[in-house]
Amino acid sequence: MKDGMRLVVISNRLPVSLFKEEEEEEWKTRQSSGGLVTALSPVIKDRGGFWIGWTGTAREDLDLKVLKTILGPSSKEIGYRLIPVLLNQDEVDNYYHGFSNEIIWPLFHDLQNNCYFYPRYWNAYNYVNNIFADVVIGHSNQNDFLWVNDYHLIPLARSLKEKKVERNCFFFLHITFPSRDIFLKLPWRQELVKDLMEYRLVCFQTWRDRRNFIDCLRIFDPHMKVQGRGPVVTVEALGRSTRVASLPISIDFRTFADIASSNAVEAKMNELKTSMLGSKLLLGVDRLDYTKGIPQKLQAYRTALETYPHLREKLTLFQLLVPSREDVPAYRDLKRDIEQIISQINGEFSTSGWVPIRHAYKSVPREELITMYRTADIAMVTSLKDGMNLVSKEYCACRINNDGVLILSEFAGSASQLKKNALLVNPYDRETTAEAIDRAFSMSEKEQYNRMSSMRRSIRRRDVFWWVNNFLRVSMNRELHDFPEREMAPLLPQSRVRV
Ligand code: GDG
Repeated sequence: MKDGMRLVVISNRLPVSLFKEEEEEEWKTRQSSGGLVTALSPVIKDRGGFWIGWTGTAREDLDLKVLKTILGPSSKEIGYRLIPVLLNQDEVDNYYHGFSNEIIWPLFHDLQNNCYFYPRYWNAYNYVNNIFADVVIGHSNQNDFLWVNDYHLIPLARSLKEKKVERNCFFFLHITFPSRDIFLKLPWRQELVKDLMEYRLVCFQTWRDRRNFIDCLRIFDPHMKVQGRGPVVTVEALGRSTRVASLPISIDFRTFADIASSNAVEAKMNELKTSMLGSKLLLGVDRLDYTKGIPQKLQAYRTALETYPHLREKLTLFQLLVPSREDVPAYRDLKRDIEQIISQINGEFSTSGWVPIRHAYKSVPREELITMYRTADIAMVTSLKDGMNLVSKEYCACRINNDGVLILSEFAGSASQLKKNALLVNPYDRETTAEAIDRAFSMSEKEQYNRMSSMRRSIRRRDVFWWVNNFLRVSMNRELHDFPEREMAPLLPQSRVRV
């Protein structure tokens, strides 16, 4: 290991978010529930690493002194240091709500009609990446391993280069990379692929994403070269050379399985089972996002109730909707649409003792989520497109008795790993998805066992630590144990930090 090498994770958001209770003055912190945090927190904890990211709140609303007093204790609690990036309201609107969530997010999920290609969004995206670069420069040094995450920060390596600062930057894209026909709609398409080529490694979730990226590069440089085979190749294009890989993210399998077998979960599970009054539980857990195919899931369930009447009163759908991007109008509209569909279905099929769909619009503590996974006879993921989808893996990890059925969209990245044993569906195809619901409902214990044990083996073998180890290995020939457990990273002098 190089002397003093530290693991520095950089992502749009810090792994904690700041909030105020209604009518209260005091700021509080909550650990975020996103996929990235779930995956990386156990890894940098206690390894002298730190995390750089935006606080999630506009700087106009934050007193800087107060911020220090909030983040200090949070850092202690989670075991690594949190370095905030401060953004004003205008930057938040144009870089985060704008370029990130109204251009890249929908476009990369093939939903070009949801895009607003405003040039001011592009300018803010670059400007904010420059701010991130300043914070990175202020806190890291040449030896550090900079792990840059996701679509908000594609220009970061270029920003550092323009500031003539050398850093070891490696990039992981958590969402899918679209096919060339879709990608070409982006007005800043060439800039974006060039920026990705500024990293020492660009890593995607699946082979398909990597192939799409290489296909796009070829448009801008027909003479590009790809050397090597397998999960990591070297690409020479646009006057640069970088390694391009695919590596599916995963979960902390053991922790999920351990919590699932705890007495506390067992007790809560019995409570939840009793409340089901003999009906089986079909579970959906999704951020409230238009890529997750929630209306499609509800409609497929409705078709199942119509086509297979024996499911009525015998199979209840519980849909957990985790609040997300509530400031973006498309998300508010989606929430309204979903609630409308739920009340229609409930109006149509409810009986005196049974309501077909129950739902909750909130984030629940992890133990409660795991109780749901353990109780659910079937879990259903119907993403229209998804980089990986950790929920599908978490459900399997929690099935400690190797029972339960996973219905999984063929458009989720996890389908490439679980396709043999999940029931794969095309969420746009309501009838065959309904058929899969019925099949899952009637599946024999033996078939459930065979399928679930096989999926669990595969996820256990390729857990989040496997993912991190492989990312470090392909990036710099390092392993997780090259970053030994140690005290929290010291901060560089405050004067070098932009606030
Ligand atoms: C992006 C990509 C990729 C959900 N509700 C609660 C809760 N969660 C946790 C789940 C899971 C995570 O949130 C959701 O992860 P997903 O992978 O399903 O989805 P995205 O948030 O869209 O994540 C995705 C991921 O990045 C990682 O690379 O897989 O494709 O879109 O871990 O457990 N956690 C708690 N309470 C909840 O109510 N505690």
